[in-house]
Amino acid sequence: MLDLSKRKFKEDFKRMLTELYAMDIEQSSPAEQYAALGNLVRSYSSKDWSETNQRYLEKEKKQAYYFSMEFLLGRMLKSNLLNLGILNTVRAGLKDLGLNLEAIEQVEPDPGLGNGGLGRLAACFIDSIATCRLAGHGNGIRFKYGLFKQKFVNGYQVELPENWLQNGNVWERRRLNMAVTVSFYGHVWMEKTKSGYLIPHYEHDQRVLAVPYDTPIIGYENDTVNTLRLWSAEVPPQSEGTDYRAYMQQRKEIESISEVLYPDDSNYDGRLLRLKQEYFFVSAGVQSILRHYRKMGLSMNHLAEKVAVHINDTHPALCVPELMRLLLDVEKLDWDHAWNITVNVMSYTNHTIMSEALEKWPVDMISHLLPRIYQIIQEIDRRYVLKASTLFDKEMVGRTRIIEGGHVKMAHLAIIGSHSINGVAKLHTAILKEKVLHDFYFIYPSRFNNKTNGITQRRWLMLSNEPLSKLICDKIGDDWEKTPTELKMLKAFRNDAKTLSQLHDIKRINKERFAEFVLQKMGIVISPDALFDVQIKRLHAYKRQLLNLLNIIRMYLILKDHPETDLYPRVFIFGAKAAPSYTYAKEIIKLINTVAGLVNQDQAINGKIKIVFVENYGVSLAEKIIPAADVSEQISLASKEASGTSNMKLMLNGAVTLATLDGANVEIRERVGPENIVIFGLTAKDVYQYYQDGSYHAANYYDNDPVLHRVLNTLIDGTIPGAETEGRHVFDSLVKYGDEFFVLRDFQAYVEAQNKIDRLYRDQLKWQRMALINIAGAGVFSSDYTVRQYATDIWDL
Ligand code: 26Q
Repeated sequence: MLDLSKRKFKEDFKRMLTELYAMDIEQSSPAEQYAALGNLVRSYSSKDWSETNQRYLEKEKKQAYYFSMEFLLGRMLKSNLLNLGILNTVRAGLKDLGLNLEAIEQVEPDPGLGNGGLGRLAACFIDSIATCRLAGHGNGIRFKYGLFKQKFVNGYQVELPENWLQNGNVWERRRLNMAVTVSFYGHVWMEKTKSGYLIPHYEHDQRVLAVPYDTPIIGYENDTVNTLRLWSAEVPPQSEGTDYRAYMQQRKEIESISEVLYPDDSNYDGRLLRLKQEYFFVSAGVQSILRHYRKMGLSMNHLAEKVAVHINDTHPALCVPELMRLLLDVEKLDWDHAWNITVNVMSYTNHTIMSEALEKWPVDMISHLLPRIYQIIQEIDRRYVLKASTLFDKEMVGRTRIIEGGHVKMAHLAIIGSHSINGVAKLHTAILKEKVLHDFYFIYPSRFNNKTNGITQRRWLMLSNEPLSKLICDKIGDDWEKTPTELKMLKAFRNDAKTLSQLHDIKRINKERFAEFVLQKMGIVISPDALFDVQIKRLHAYKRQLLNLLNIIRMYLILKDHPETDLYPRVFIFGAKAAPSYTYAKEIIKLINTVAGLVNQDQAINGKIKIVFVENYGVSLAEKIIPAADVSEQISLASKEASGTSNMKLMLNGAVTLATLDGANVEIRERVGPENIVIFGLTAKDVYQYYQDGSYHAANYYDNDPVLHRVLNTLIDGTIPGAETEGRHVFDSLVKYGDEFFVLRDFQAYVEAQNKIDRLYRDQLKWQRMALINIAGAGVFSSDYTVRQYATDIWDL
């Protein structure tokens, strides 16, 4: 571990400021201080970084590569300081110099290189992989623009570009000498040599230079520094000197590949540029893995003993044909051999059961853009069909083959080309096996396994909730930091009034801090005495922010009718971005904002309900909101949320979960016991039953439940001024068009669950005991354990 005294740090820091800007502290701005500090931290980690790489190479360690379109990292300054073991030294040193670490931290842009859960999971994983001293690295795209910045204009979501690289990025290293070429379009023809090899010849292809930018991923208090390699698309040098206008046109086209992250999640956007992005980072990544492997001087036959490639959802599924291409065309292996190696190298995680999110690409598009890759996919499919036909009936083969109905099904490609297929929570994996991927489970039962998601306790507790971390250490020591299941020791304090009141005080401090932030940023006054009820996640119909909203309207109506009603004061906190093209989700945002406008200013209800919809929800805001949460809303329609991970973050910070039995909520209930979680609503089994008998009639609930009837009417009868257009659409989607996600069906159960929360919260002793049990049970959801299971069961590291 890095041995750094405060004195040494202060000298280093001042020297760095002088070196970079010829300035002393008094002359420097926070931006300069941040740059100096960032450069310093990077230099502190560089020796371990090169030694880690050296060690892996010398010991010929097997290495895993996590291929992901998204890495939603969040700011890195403090997490790097923490992991290097110098957070306190640096903070104290800066203080001596009259500076504040948290103020400097604000300068760092939050790189939004992901949409939500899937991207954040990738970030937690690489942090945990380094912390567990596993040889594993990330591979993705260095998007120039991250997920759009969200602004509300008259309650509507407006998207702005997120230019996170504007002021540079101290953490990355551009490595031009490691660039590779990725080829698109053109024609291939195969030359048959005398010895019988087929050599592909590419003609008129477009070549793109993939330049890697490496970011060190520092393990927590160990000497391991792994690598996140993000690729940027550039024009290859030899293209200069051609016609100027043609060159500029080509340059624009090439650079657009790594220009911007697609803002769709759970609803896929089948555009050519997206396919280009997918192949771009897959090809660059696989090529660079093989180049590194060749350095060890081993034969390709041993590749699977030294390399594991993980496919994070289907976005990098082209890893399968790309590795085949390199083994066949470059390494000259025969098909069976190459295929055997490929399947042993590849593994795949499914993150969704929503059929509209399943990627499939038109054959015309793939064969035009990636002619050689398409040939290989065809051959994989042909051989699959040939073999499967001897074992299964025609329908089965038709349902499972890769190329079907003029499309290439990426999930089928990933499944057929991988030795492991996993879901991200027990329930999700069971649904994959029994429903969504049942055919494949029948064909490859041993490939299927579960890996319940996890979160890094370093970012989501030690960094974001220092007061709680300190309290935990005071009670049970610090073993939990490296062995998070040790949090269970907290249970010994379940009846200790002092501990429970300390928990209360810490929550109170965090709520005050958040209330102050809300006042400053939004001008909304909220009381830290109220119950903070939090739903933070992407906006999607299946996540049912609408259910939450309908209950809020119900409470509002009660208070309007009877202002004296004894409802415990609440602040409903929302954070959510909607995909720009997802009209319905955007309408819900507008509706929530409209209701917020009405409720927040209504003197008649005495401030008993407040609605705070934070703009531009992302990692940095999550770090502020989660420590202040009392209630964690996890109310997706059962069977639809693969896992969820904000549920884990919120529980770890002492929030009580209000949930359906969906995703990892099921396992959270197992951990804390049914008395420490509030569960309501349909189960996954109920939902599938409804699908089977088609017996759900949403309109009946509108007709027969007078409370629901009145609440729904407010959407269209002028009770909520300004809600007319969106209110009508939402009303119709629920009452007229069948309510796809059973919002009306679960309304009453949800209201009862919310009433239960209201009662429970009044007994603070009991409530804090629930909070404590939740914190104590959150340890198993550390991504440290998750990645260890991947390493042992899947990657064989
Ligand atoms: C695909 C094609 C074209 C454009 C975009 C996409 C795309 C992008 C992102 C499709 C899906 C996503 C993201 C999915 C996602 O975040 N899923 C979440 O993954 C989490 C981690 O496993 C789970 O906890 C969540 O339940 C799941 O919704």
